[in-house]
Amino acid sequence: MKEEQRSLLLQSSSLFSPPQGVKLSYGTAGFRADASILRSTVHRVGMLAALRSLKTQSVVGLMITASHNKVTDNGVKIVDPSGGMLSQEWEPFADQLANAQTPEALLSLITEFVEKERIPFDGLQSAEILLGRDTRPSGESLLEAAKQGISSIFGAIALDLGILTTPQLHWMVRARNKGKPATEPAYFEQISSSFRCLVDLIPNEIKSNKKDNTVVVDGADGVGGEKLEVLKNMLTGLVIEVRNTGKGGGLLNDGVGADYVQKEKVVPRGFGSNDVGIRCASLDGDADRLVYFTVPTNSSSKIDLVDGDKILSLFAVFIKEQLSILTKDGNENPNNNSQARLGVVQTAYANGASTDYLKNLGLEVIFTPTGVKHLHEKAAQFDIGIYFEANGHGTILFSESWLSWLEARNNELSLASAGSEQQKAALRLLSVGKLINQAVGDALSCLLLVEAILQHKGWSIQKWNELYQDLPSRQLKVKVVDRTAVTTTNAETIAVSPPGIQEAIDAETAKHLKGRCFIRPSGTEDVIRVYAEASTQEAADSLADSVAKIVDRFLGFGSSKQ
Ligand code: 16G
Ligand code: MG
Repeated sequence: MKEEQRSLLLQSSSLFSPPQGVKLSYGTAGFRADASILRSTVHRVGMLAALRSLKTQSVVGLMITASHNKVTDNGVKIVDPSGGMLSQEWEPFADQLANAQTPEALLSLITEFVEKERIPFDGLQSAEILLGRDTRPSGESLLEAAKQGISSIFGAIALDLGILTTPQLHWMVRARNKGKPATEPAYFEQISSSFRCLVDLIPNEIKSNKKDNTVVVDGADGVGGEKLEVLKNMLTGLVIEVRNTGKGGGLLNDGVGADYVQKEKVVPRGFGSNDVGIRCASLDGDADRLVYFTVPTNSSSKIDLVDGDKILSLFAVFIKEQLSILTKDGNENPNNNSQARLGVVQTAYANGASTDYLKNLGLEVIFTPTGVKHLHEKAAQFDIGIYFEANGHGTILFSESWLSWLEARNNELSLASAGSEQQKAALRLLSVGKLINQAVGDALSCLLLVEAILQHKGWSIQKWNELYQDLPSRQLKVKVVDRTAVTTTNAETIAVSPPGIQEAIDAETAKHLKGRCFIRPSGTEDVIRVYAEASTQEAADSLADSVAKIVDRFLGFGSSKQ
């Protein structure tokens, strides 16, 4: 490393002191903490992003957001050149960087890493980082810290894209590396025009009796609401009313948003008895999660939740139906050459009823540990892979090779049988591939796909919710002395340590009809999470409660269950 580069790194990092007595971890999805302690972390992640760009010789992204956390928190994560999450191989280095105590320690870590990874670091190569942030007030000063970190690496430049949803930044990084326009207008244009195509392809008999074209969306008082206000004006055939846009003085994620709605199962702020029966949806603070809900009666604040598992099921039904139209020849026989390998990916939090439903549809269902990076990786192994977490984060991935096949097939069909059912199915699948964000789960594009499918099928939200009935479930969290004492295997369904705990959980689970229960250390909070499912709500509650007590007995302080 050149001397000028060494002194620039030392000088820049001496302006940012790391927090004392706090160990930061890149965690499930980037660093997250109270915004007041994050300036040095974000500055260092700026350096890390520049190194990642040098290493891959591609554009990378840096997003400043703490998603559904409270407004005083913030966070930072890197978007890899593919548009996905930072390669997991770099996470330990991210942790070391964030926790280095002095500029000298930081410099020696960088020097070592640059050598080990053979990163071109001679000032001759250029690096480019796209920056985005959500609407948090702390975002602006943290963004400045990121810029300073980036500019402490010779050849690295930052391009500030302003306030964006997390999925918009992922989309733009992916587009940029494919040589496509990577601007917000290009993003809006792609998703609104593919939505229009899907609506135009709705069968006439259904189109003629359409009635239910309004959806009311809770924007969590964050960036998603703001962006949806723009997007909604570009759509035809759908009316979107946005509440909690962040403009009315409401506090981000405070009694609003997808995380609140999914966990508490009550109406968010701004919704109530006037909304009984209406189709409602909720985004989270950075618009990468989406859930739907209805208010069933005006006498209570309870909602009927339509969660990520139901969104997954709706998508799976539609894709499967279109594939089967596409692959039938004139004699209604399946044409095996064009069979796509369609699979779905869930986590252990997926309601057991959803998994049974998907398996009954004849689909291959795979389980991974919690966190988008795990699900995304598995879904990418299919021709068409659909993944969702129950909390509303998910998308559909189409492989490049299958999409090329589909385009060629569509061209053939448009010559041989333009306007046929088969060709319409090909066009619908192509439109889904453009509408749905291929980089990461995206609440805005998923919202439009849900709306297009409901219109296509002529379904109300109630009809959609009846695809299957959720098994009663309960989630609890338990504070323990050291949550890392719990390790798990088999997609987090079995606790390997501490010894004996799994046997105790099994014995408790066996007492309940349709009982299922697992524990795992949270990746975002200092707690152990307990999930229980059973045939009745009382049974699910009692199973969760007993297992929380087991966790407390093995690992806790005595009686600290929340
Ligand atoms: C993060 C993850 C989400 C996961 C959640 C689990 C991303 C983009 N987000 O929000 O997928 O469900 O963490 O939190 O990966 P937990 O570990 O605290 O249960
Ligand atoms: Mg989020």
